[in-house]
Amino acid sequence: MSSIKMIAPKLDKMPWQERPEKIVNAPVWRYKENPIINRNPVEGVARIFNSAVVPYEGKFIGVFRGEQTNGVSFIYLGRSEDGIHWNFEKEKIQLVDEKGEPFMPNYAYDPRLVKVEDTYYIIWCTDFYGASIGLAKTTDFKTFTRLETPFLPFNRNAVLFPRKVNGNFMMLSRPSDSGHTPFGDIFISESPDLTYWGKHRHVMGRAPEWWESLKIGGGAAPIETSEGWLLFYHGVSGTCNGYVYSIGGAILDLENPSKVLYRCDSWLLTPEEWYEERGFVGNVCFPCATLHDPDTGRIAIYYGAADSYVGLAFCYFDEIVEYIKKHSVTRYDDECIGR
Ligand code: BMA
Repeated sequence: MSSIKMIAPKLDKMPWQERPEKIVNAPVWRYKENPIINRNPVEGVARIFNSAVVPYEGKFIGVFRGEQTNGVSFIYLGRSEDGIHWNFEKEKIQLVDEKGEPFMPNYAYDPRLVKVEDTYYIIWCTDFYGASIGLAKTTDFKTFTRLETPFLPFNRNAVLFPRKVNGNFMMLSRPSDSGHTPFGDIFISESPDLTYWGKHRHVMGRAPEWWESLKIGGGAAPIETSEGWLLFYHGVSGTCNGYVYSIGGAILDLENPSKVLYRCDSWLLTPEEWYEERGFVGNVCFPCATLHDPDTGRIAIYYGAADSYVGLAFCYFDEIVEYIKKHSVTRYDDECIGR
């Protein structure tokens, strides 16, 4: 038994499949029945991908990126008994402001769903005179109250930490440009109240390693461990045939998460299967959430595949932490506080 501890609520029932006999490279393996969500899952929605789930009332609930048949993405609610088979609501999630008046964006994509204390927060990429970050909260998955837009445009890929650090909410994000952004580093910002954000710090940048040399972005909400915050993120390589999105891993300092303690020099998962290589946008593995259990050390990673499907991959947290540490390369930009 490893001495590394995961600090998270127990999760007795979660999707899991034991490791196949032979795996090469990182100790991460795909669910054999991937993809778990296929095309045309809901009337009017052509594809669901890049989506986030949490345990809820002994079952699972999620916020899903659905690309409608008009090509515009929005976020939809889904429920599942087992975290694998999902039922989606036909209507988009209806967002209201703090007075209960409709406060709908024109589009919404790449949602994350994170529980902090007793509230569930949705964070997504939205329109705010250009792409920026949307933030909403719910406690019952019936009323979704949209809060102040946390960041100025242009920004994408924001993810909240599952607890306050030093009394503040912490959000990773990736400032960007108005297009398909051929650059991008991960930053962190903090807020006492989810309205005012500041103390911005640089967390980590693109690396010389080619798989993540173009841009990187936050992925699943970080998992607290005794070694630091375990972060699954995406790293992008710019090839002559387009971008390739892989899943990377890093460990951030617990009390000062702008400091990267370890950063794996190689990807943990890269497009290899048909549903990752082929789709609306091929060669994309885009992590948005994990389910994890401290007792068994199991982690299930939910990732968007080829902007067309949702895939599941599994690992044991102590093995992945060891792997990241063993293959870690950090540089001054990672290690410093990022002021
Ligand atoms: C990024 C985001 C993701 C998408 C990826 C690949 O810019 O828009 O939603 O998965 O591109 O197309």
